[in-house]
Amino acid sequence: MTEQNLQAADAAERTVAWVDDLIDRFASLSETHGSDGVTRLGYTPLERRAHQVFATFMSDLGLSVHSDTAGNTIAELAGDGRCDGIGTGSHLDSVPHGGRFDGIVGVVAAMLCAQTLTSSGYQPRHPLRFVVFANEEGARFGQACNGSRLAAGTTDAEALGELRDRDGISVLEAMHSVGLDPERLNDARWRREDWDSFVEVHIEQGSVLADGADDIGIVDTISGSTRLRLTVHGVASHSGGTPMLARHDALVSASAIVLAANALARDPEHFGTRITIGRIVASPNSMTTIPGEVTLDVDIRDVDTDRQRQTALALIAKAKELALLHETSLDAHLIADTAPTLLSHRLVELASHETDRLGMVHRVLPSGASHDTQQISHVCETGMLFVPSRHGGVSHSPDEFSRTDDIARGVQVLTGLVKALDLTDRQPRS
Ligand code: HGY
Ligand code: MN
Ligand code: MN
Repeated sequence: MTEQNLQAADAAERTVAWVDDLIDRFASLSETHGSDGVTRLGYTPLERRAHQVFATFMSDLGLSVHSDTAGNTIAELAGDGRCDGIGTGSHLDSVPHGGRFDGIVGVVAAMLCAQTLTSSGYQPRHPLRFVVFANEEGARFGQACNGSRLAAGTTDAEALGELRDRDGISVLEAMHSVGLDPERLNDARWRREDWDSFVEVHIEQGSVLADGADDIGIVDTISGSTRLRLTVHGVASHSGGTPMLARHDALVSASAIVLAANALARDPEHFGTRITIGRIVASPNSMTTIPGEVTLDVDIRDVDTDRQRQTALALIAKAKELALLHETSLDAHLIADTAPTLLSHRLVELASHETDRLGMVHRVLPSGASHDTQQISHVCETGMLFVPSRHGGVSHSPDEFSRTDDIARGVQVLTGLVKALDLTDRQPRS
């Protein structure tokens, strides 16, 4: 084995050791543990402590680190004086009772990429920026990717003031509560001229790679997401005194709507669309009172933008019809809407060359989940690398799992891709 191969093997071994340690460290910062999974919601003290772990690790490598007014944390390895940086990173917040890998793998990959580059004395041409976005999950406030939306300028303080969690706390109030300064959110905006490209490593959150025995996924399209809140208005009344024919039971209407949504996503015309109603709140939620009001949180995903929006409109029309049929009424409110995003073909090609050079098997595939990269696509060229999800591809669950060796391969490809991007000047922007 040549000296160079020995060094590479040694570096890979060190990476594997670091992966488990960092995954464990982040998983320990959680409201829940063990079989209850990881709960580290956006704009909570736990998320800020996780950002601090990242910041300390990166400043120990000698990088300059700062957190912006959106709560994004950025570590920079200086380049040769040019300003257009190459970025990589992901998020550290989770869904309630989520897994140990969603978002975390992309941050760990960025940390170990920085460690590999600095320990080998690599001198970049472009500034290299390692980013942790704040509040990526939509689980708490409904809209996903708050930190990267603020970086991309695709949301603002006014819109964030409208988004509230189940306790009625707005995004801005939550930001204040963790010491952030929402009055200066514009300072978090990224300028196009400051960015060359951005690559995110993430778990697949599906089973395509594992089923195909692929080492790495290279993403070409990220699904869009239209998020609705449907509110069924009925009449709350006594469960014993109210005859069946005199009822306006909001939960009966809501149940018919859930089944209709499922049928809509499965019909040939909408095939490819995914509809999930993951949260239902019936009030007054009491055994002896007919539900007077039910809210349904609906998540509509697709890689085809027209089909995504048509499905949302078709579902609202069907829901209104069913509400009337069961002598109730319905309001529909749009919480958030993101179009599907095509990623840079140049980055797909560079990533494919890198995986071939490393002797790995890759597959180009779409992402069913949404990601910060979608928002950053408004700023510069973007790409995504997937590491395989095991356990049938389950995610947003304590059973989420990716193997250490899979993650280490993701770090290797990311590091090679960042260096390839650093050495190739992108085509003049069309
Ligand atoms: O909702 C999503 O797809 C991502 O996990 N934020
Ligand atoms: Mn994620
Ligand atoms: Mn997620």
